[in-house]
Amino acid sequence: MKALIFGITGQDGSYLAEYLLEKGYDVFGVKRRSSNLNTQRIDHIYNNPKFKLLYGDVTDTSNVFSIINKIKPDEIYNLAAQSHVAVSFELPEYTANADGLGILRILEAIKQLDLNCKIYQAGTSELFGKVKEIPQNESTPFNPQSPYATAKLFAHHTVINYRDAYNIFAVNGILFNHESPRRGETFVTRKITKGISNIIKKKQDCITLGNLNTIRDFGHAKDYVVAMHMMLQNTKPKDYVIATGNKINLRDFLIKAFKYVDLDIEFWSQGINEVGMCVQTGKPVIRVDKKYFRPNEVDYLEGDAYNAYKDLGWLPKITIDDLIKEMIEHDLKFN
Ligand code: NAP
Ligand code: G4F
Repeated sequence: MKALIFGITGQDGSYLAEYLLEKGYDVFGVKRRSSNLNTQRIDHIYNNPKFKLLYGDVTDTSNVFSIINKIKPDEIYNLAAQSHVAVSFELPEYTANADGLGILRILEAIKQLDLNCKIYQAGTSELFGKVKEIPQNESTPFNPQSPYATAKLFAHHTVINYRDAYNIFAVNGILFNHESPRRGETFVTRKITKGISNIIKKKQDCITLGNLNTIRDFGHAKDYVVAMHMMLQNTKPKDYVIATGNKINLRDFLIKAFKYVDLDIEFWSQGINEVGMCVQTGKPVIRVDKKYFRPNEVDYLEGDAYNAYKDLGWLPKITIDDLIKEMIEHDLKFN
């Protein structure tokens, strides 16, 4: 079996590649050209004879077409995206091109080449935006709040359209936030675990964040890539919500994370003046800065993945406490 992964250098691409190699797949990963090496997450599998890297970009139609024509994969996983919600407000057009049109190019190639290939599209809980019901499942109406989410909405409906019109086995995974020690350092969980490690090592005094009132449903990326693969082994192509259902607000996440290094946090004041004080040292270790606020915020995400459990047998294995422990231990060791 041949799997082609767009977005191989990212958090999910690296875990998915490992998982598929363990299953005996030949894995082809597409990476963008960069001015410096950015293959840290996949260096450990680079010499595996069943793993190959190709240069590519989902914004380049002829490149997408020629890669798919050359490999003729059995499965494609489209994980390639400008995946940072805040950045999407700065780069709305690029985000629409990569995150929205990227999957259209892949589907068109499959259609024109008439290939028998299953396709996974990396959808997101950001589609629910300002949520219309709690918890969110596959029937919850979408209400996107960012250029990132509107681009992913286009991708979501494009997948359904190609599935219905051309009988292509293409599915959307509607994934809630998933993290790991390989999470990009500007996403909030990794910013926190790396910040804590820096505070312990006296390289940094304080972690500066934006909206602390936000609530997210967190899981571990390792569990979520299993769901991606399961969706392509399903008897029929269907979209699924993937979530743990374990929602937590950012202040409680911070309290848990600092507790792991034996520090207690108390929150003082409100709004832009809010600080997280370390009880043991009496010093502020968390501050708020306007620059990390977004023009629109998604305040509350809580997923219901019952259908993925019922149809696919998918259940997350890694708890939020174990996730935080793994991330902090990693950052303390390698930072
Ligand atoms: P990530 O770490 O940011 O990885 C994104 C990957 O896409 C990177 O390999 C990146 O390459 C690549 N990429 C970006 N633009 C590209 C382009 N134009 N052409 C080809 N490749 C491109 O994101 P992730 O956390 O692994 O997420 C994977 C996918 O799931 C993304 O589509 C994301 O939007 C979606 N998603 C993530 C979550 C989550 O909580 N992690 C939840 C729901 C959905 P570089 O390394 O060169 O930048
Ligand atoms: O870690 P975040 O940037 O993740 P966000 O926006 O939820 O998006 C992630 O999950 C989505 C799935 O729901 C994916 F589709 C997307 O690709 C990405 O992986 O922010 C989480 C929350 C937000 O409410 C944000 O406003 O944390 C809040 N936050 C507060 N201070 C911060 C910060 N976020 C970041 N990145 N940096 C801060 O300083």
